[in-house]
Amino acid sequence: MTLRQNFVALAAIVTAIGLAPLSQASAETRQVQNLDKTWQFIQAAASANLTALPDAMSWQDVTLPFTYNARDGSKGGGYYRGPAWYKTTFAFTDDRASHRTYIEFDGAATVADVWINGVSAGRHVGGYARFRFDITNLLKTGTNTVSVRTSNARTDKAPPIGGDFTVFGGLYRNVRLVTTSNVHFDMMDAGGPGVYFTADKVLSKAAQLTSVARISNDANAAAKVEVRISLVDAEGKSVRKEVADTTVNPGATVPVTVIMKALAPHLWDGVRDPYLYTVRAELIDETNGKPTPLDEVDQSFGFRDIRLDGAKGLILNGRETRLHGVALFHSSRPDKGLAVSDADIDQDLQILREMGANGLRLVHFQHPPHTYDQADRLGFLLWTEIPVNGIIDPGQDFSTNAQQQLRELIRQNYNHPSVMVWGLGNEIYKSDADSNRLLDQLQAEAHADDATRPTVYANCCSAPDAPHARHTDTIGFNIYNGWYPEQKGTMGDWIDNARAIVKDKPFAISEYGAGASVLQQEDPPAQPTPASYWHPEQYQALFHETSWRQLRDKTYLWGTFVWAGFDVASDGRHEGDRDGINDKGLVTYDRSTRKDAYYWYQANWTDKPMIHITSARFSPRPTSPITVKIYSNLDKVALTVNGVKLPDAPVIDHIAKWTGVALTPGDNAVVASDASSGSTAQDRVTWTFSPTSEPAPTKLQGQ
Ligand code: GCB
Repeated sequence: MTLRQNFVALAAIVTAIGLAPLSQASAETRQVQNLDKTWQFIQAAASANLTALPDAMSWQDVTLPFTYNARDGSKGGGYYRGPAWYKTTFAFTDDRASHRTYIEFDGAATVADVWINGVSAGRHVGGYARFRFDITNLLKTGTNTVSVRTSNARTDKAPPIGGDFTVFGGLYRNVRLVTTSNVHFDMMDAGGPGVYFTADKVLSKAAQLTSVARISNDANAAAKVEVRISLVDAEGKSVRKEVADTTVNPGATVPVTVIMKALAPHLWDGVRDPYLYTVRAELIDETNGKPTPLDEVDQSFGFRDIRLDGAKGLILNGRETRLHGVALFHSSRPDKGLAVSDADIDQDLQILREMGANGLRLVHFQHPPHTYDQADRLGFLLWTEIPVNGIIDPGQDFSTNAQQQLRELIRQNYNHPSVMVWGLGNEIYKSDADSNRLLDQLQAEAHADDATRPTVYANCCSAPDAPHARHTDTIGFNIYNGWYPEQKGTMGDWIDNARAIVKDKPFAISEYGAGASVLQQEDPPAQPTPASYWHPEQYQALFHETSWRQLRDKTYLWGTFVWAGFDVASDGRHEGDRDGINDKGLVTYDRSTRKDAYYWYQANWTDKPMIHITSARFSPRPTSPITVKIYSNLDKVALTVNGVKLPDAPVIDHIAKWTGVALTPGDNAVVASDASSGSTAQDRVTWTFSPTSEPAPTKLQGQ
């Protein structure tokens, strides 16, 4: 085994914790002021600068999150990529004058310049990570102004350059002010929480938790401080506490390590039992002999052990576990783009849990903090990645920024138990010295930032041992056999061949999928042309039936990820029933319709009795008799057509079928119900038999 393979096979990847939003920090020691309300916005010409902004009449009132591509980003007609301005005011009083105040953005796409009261606070390049600026010295008592110029114009200086998705621009996530004491947990550590937790040997009696708290002293004198780390169980009971003392000189930031030994933790066990502790980090001033609280950060925390094994796949807490994953594109949806709410994210995760997914590939960039928090709570295992995608630039700026984005991703999400792998990129088209050097640099950066988790890269369209596939600890393959005609042969054969080549290096199927419109129906379906306006729903279902049967027995895979959970905004696409959307989702872009293939996975991945009649939307129907096909996780299903019972059908490998079912002209009521376990599972459809009916439209009017 190579060193890297050793790393993957041997590392007990036992980390912890989810980043609690800073607003959960103690009110006594930190103050958090939400800045999401009442901003003014203008989509300005490229030449605009702070002093030459148009008058007040031209500005539009918005609340954050707000992207200026909410409408044009998924229409397929090209979308605005350029500068825009946001500004607002906030009150600031000097009772906090001996403190530090930061402005914190959960993400701004893709380059953001920030001014406070007309003075530059800084620039952040990279559209998807949190960042902060220390604005203490720019503030005045009374009303303050914050102005932000964002631009999502294409740049060669930072990823993404390529990528099959819309680069939504603007302040599409939350913004806040955070005020801390002068001595505090580090706020300028690549947007991270400043306190980092790593658990080791969690499956043994010697389990321990190592906490590293970075303490910054922005005061004029040395500070003598105590760091208190408390482990609080899910019931809120403090179960362990350890402390460490240190002195921090003015202007310095020092890491302090606190170790808790011999823990017997309740494990975070994925969807089986996503048990979370809270780790409380408190900073106490001891300079004058009278302990005074300075700062506090609470983090969700989970003890777990994850190993990726070339023969056994994913081993979670000592148990071989099948990772049934899907790709999630930031919960984006119509008229919102990436500017989604926490409720939107919750809805997406709920829909995917109901399908039985237990893993997510968060494509193709860092997601909002709420997604990681909720993944911790629900037990999803996460692949999370930076937007190195398709095309890279050989220049120094690009690679420096890619490394910065990776550092931000890792620091900001290090504590989440749900995060299992760091993704360094996706499908870089050109394999040359530049792209291979970049992947090496990213690999080194990831290992420097996190010694506990493996890295991964999503490779496509080249040999399994092509140069790009060799840099990371583990590898993912995007394979579309059965959809894109240039990918020849079956998925199963491709994977077997890959295994013979990569041998014991752990790998996953990072993408597989097929397009489907719920408006386009054809039964039985022919294989469609991907770049066409005909993507019948039935073909996607058939594709997933075939694909999953080839994937499921390959227990050496550490995961499989359907592309995609939901349809994806990709303005450059022109296919299916509309432009601007990649329709390989198992659920429509507006979340209103779960496609047939969704239920195929639910039948395979869940135990709660379910029945789904496929082709429900194929109505009116031009022919009779028909074949009725249902997906189910039961043993036997009963069917009635217009109240007449047909013989019960056995469910063979999650499918039951009745052939030669005659429909009568007009509406036909079809009901499928449980004939084996006594459950109330049932599904019903109404099919209109209309021998003269026209085929479904191939493209939506007006799209
Ligand atoms: C890929 C990309 C993803 C695409 C997908 C597709 O490999 O990673 O962003 O959208 O293929 O639909 O072809």
